Amino acid sequence: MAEEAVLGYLENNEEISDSGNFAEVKGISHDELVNVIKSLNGFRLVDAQDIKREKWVLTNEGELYAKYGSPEVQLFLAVPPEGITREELQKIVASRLPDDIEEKLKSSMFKIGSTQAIKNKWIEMGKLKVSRKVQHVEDRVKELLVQIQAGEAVGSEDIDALKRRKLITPQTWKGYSVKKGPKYAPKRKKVATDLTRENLQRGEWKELEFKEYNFLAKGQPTEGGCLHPLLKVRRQIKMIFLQMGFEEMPTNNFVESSFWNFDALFQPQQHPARDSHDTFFLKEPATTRRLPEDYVARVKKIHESGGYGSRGYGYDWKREESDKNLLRTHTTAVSSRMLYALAQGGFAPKRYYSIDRVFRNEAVDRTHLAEFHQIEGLICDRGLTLGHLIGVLEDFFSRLGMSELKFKPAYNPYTEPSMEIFSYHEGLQKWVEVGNSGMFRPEMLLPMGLPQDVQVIAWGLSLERPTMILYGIDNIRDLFGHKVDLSLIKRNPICRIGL
Ligand code: FB9
Repeated sequence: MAEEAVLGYLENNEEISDSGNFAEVKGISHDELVNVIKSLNGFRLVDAQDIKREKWVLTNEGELYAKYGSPEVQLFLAVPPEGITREELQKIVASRLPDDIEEKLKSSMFKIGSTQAIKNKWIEMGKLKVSRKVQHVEDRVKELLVQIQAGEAVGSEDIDALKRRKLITPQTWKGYSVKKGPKYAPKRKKVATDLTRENLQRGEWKELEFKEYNFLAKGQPTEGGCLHPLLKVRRQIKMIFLQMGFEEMPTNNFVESSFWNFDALFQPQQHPARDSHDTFFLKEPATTRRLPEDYVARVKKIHESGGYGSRGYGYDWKREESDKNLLRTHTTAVSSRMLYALAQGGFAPKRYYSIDRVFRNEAVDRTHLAEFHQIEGLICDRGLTLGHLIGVLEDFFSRLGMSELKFKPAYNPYTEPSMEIFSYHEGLQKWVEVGNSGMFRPEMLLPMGLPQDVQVIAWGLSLERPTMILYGIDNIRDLFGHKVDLSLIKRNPICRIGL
C-alpha cells in the first residue's frame, strides 16, 4: 500500500517534497511510510533526503491552560469587585477547577495563579483580603498556547516566557523528501534471496531476479560468555593470594550457625552485631543440627568465666543463642571453622584466603547493599607478631597497586590488636580506607586447641569497593543486583590491578 503509493506517485511527479504531508494526504501512518522509504532507498529505487523540523508542542500543563484558561485569569475572575479573603478565594478557585486535572496540579493552581496575577499587577494580596487592581484582563497565555496548538508562528519573547513556565517543549520532527533513484521502477520487482526447490520444479527460476550479495554487511555479533567485573577483580585477587602461597577456604555455605559466626570468635551474645537489625536469622531451619560438643563446652566457659589468663565476659552463655542459624555476616566464620579443623589434626602453619558473599541486615545506600563480597586472608604460625601482619599487608596491598599504607588502631570483638588500613589513592587524591585487620584473640584460638605459641594474623576488605573504583562505578546498583545493565557485563575492560 505505502510502497505502491510512493512508486506510483513518482511515476508522474518529480518529487515527494515532504513525507509528512504525503502520509496525511494518502491516509497512511508516517512511521510506516518512513520504513518503506528507507527500504526503497536501500534498494536504490528512490533517492531519499532527510528533512528535520523543530516545532513547539504543549506540555500537559500547557494543554490544560489552552483548554481551561491560565490560572492567573481564573484566579482574577474569582475576585469580586469588593475584594475577598484569601481562604474564600482559594475555595472558589479549587471549586471551579475541572475534575480531570491531576491532584498535584490542582493544589498548585492557586499558588501559580496568585503569583502570576500579582506579577501582572492584576490583584493585590492584602493582610485581610485580596482585591483587584484592574477592571479587565486578557488571557494572553491561553491565546498563545492555542496558536501554537494550531501550528501558527509565535514571537520568540512569548516562546521564552512559555518555556520558562514549562508550558511548551521542543519537538524534533524527522521526515524525508523523495525522488526517483537509479533503479526506479513503478513497481518493485520481488528479488529472490534463495533458489528454492519449488522455483526449480515450476521453472520460475528462469524469470527470477536475485538480490545481490552485500559482502560489506557485518555478520551478526556472536554472543559469547562474559565475566562480570566483580569476577574479573576476584580472579586477579585470587592470583595475588595464590602467588603469596595462600590456599582457598571452602566458602560454599551462605547459611551458618551463630556458633561459628560469632561464639567461636569470642563475640559476646549481647553484641549489637548479633541483633536481628544487623543480622539475617533463618526461620527454617532455625537452628543448627550438630556442633562439636567438647569445643562448645570450652567456648561456653571462655565466654562465661574466661580461662588461659582471660577474665571472659562473665555472663550466662546460652546454647540456644549459638544454635541459631543465620546468613553469615563475614567470611571469618569460615576462618574459624578452618582454624578449628587445623587444631584437631596436628597443627601445621597455614596461609588461608576466602572471597565470597556475606550478608548484613543494614540500611542500603549508593555504596552499600545488604550483601557484599568479603575478601579475607589469614596466616597461622608460631611466633607471629603485629610486625608480621604489617609486613604481609604491605606485600598484599602493593600487589593491588597500593604502595603506601597507614594503620589506625581499631576494635574488633575477635582481634586484639586491630588496625584499620588506609592507602593514599592517587586517582582520588585522598587517603582511602582499604580494609581492616588484626591478630585473633587467644580466647578464640586456645579453646580451639591451637598450641599456646601459635598466633593468627588476619585481614579483610570488600570486593565491591575496589571494583567500583577500578571500573569508575559510583552506584553499587550499577554493579550488583537486578538492575545491572547487561551491556556493562558484556562490554567492560579487562581488570588491570597491581604490579
Ligand atoms: O574494602 C574496603 N575498602 C577498599 C578496598 C580496596 C580498595 O581498592 C581500591 C583500588 C583502590 C578501595 C577501598 N573497605 C572494607 C573499607 C571501606 O570501604 C568500608 O567502608 C567498607 N568495608 C566493608 C564492611 O562494611 C560493612 C569494606 C568491607 C570490610 C570491612 C572489614 C573487613 C572486611 C570487609 C574485615 C575484616 C577482618 C578483620 C580482622 C580479621 C579478619 C577480617
